[in-house]
Amino acid sequence: MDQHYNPQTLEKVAQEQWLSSNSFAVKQDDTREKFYCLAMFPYPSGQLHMGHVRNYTIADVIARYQRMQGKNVLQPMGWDAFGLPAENAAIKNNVPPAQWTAQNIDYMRTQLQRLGFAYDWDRELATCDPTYYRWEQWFFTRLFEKGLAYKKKAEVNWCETDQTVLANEQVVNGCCWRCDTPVERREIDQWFIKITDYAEQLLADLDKLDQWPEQVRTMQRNWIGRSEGVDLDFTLADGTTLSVYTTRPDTLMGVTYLAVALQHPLARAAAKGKPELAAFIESQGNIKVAEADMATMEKVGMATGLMATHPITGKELPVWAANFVLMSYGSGAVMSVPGHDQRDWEFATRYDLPIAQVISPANDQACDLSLGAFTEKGVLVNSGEFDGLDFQQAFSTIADRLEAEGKGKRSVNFRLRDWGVSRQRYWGAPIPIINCDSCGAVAVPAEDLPVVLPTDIKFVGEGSPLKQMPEFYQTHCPRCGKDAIRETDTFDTFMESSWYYARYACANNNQTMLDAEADYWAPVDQYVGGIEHAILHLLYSRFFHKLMRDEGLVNSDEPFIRLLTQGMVLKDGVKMSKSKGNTVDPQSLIDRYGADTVRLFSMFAAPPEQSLEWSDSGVEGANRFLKRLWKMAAIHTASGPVLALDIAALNDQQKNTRRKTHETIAKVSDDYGRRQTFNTAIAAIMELCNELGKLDNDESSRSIIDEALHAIVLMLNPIVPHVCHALWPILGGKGDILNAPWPRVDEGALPRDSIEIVVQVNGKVRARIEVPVDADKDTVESLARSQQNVGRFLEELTVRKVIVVPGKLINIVAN
Ligand code: ANZ
Ligand code: ZN
Repeated sequence: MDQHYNPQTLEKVAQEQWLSSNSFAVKQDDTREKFYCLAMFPYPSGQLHMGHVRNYTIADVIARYQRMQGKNVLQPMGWDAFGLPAENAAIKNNVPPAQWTAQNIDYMRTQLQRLGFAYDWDRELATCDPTYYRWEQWFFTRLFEKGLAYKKKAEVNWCETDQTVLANEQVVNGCCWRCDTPVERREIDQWFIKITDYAEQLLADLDKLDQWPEQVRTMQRNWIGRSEGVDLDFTLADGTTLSVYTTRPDTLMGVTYLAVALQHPLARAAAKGKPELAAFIESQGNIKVAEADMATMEKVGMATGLMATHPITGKELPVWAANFVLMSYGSGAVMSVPGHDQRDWEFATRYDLPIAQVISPANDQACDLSLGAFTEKGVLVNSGEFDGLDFQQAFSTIADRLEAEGKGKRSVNFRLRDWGVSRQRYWGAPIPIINCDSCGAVAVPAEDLPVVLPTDIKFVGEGSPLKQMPEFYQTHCPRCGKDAIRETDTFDTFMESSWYYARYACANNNQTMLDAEADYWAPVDQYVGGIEHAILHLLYSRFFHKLMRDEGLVNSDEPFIRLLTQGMVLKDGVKMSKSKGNTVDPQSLIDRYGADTVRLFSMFAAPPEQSLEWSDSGVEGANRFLKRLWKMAAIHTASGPVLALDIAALNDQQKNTRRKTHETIAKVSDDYGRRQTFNTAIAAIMELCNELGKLDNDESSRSIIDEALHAIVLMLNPIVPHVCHALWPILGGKGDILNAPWPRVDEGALPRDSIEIVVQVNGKVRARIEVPVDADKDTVESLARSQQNVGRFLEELTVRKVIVVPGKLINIVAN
């Protein structure tokens, strides 16, 4: 065996073998337990970055580990290939997006292969391929027919100069990124999918996802935003009613004004007779505020001049139009309780509206309404007949009363909005709809799918080239045959990434979207990806899975059983990113140290969920360890064959080392499987290597080293598969290590005759002693007190108490 670790050569040999024998191609096999391991697929931006490397290494380690558990493991890879960067690159470099994307995919595929990831390349897919998006189009037409996809007007950013829709990231300080024209909000027809129909299920099923990080479940819960409240009616002077949604009916007696959204019909109607209100609404209408910024923005409004009657007191209250009320939530109107809602308080303070206290703190919390609203729940005051009730009592009493009088109704609201899937861009899957003057929107019939996106295009001027291609959009109505216009909008790329995990299971089936094999592999047993996808991607995928279930395509409720969200890769404490100019190119590291070093470093430097701080010395350390492992194997095998292990003949040190081997196997198995802390697994293996170094080179030690080295190579195999591929046959391992079973713990090696425990005097460590494992308290105590150093600290003191923690420590309390 070569004394020198030569990663470039041995990695090439391993990778060529894996590729030529298609080592990671898998088939449905009902006799074996399946394991579907998936990492979020990359956008083919050009080359891999360290974040990808980390992401894909984690998933690969899990996949290879599960294979060694004897499971039928699927690990596929593909490309999230539609999206804006390809269009930008096309405009900048004058290459069609399809070509740019294909080149990037080709290069990045070689990079993934150079990292040795165990993918079933037969299932590779790219979402820009018509064989993929045709099924997405087909599925959309199914949703359309079921009424789950619909068209409505929605706002977009519009640049009048360029005559084009802008993505949010193309709006810079309210102006077009190109020509600096102030961006307008325009209402245009767009397609939506009714995710709100599934809000309850999406929320309830989060409880089943007990192998997801709690943080992600919480983020999803908040995004869905279910709340329980009351819809209640205020009567206007003309006898019509204004409905508001409140989650705090207990504050009803503290309402001092009402507020409606600027787009609310009531505000619009009032503006007709009130020019200054019309001007105000007009001036506010073009200011776009993200929902997230609503809480902090300046709250402005204007009185509409209308008055409404309080449903219980009969008092007259002014109705205002206010920018902090969202038209798209509840009924677009609120009952304002400035004493107990901070937004209402800020507004009331600004416009000098009355502020009343109707809730008093339950305990001695501070409550000073001149400083701000008191927003906690408490006991009702200044509320007449409701005084003294707590939140729950007040909620039900007041809700009952309003319901009885026909003035209100309990109701549940969700923050979640329907999913807008139209994009006015070129590089995406065409929405398979034809708009006919007579028939309206008609789905493209299944036999006419896919609607292929033309790839031989030029970007001239602004906007999507599709909108300038009559040969694309001029067509006939599938229903009546008249001339009609094809949709030129394309799907949001979240559409493609919402079901790709299922398509891998039958990526080559051109007859149907998903088949029986999809049912065999789904759901994904382990999903690995970035926390930045905690909300949208994961929510849309969960939604799609339920849609596919209801279409009879899969029979599970959730797509991803276990989720691991890996941390960021940092350099000097900040995120590694192109814009910060602090990236480390994985390719140069691979060229210099080999793939195994890069893999080992990324798994050793931090637990997967935490951020990983880049360190050159860490990379060198990883490389040194692999060199050392190689050398250990070289020295070991140089002395020829090893005798069979004779357990009875082992001395204490040998027994201890052997125990260490099996303790390490137990720990590493737990670290890989349950804890998913690969860094501590690596540390334990390194420790075991150190122990081996202490043994002599006699025959029985050599057989212990042999057993340990086999275990070490097997345990490291998921992380550094190339060097293990090379070492395995050298050590005499049978067959390809890919198919070798995970090492087993020999329970017989674990028991100890004696154990080391710590001796403390008054809580300070004064000695360590070896005691028989079954020693009783008295034996331990007398052994401890006989230690010279212990005796020294007990001199002239009286022992008051002796505490023994079996197997760990003894503490002698004395004074
Ligand atoms: C009176 C009240 C008093 C409220 C109080 C809160 C505290 P969640 O919990 O997120 O569902 N609201 C209702 N519709 C609104 C809209 N279209 N735009 C902005 N705010 C709206 O929020 C429900 C609360 O948000 C409702 O309860 C309402 O204010 C406000 F001490 O009603 B509340
Ligand atoms: Zn028609």
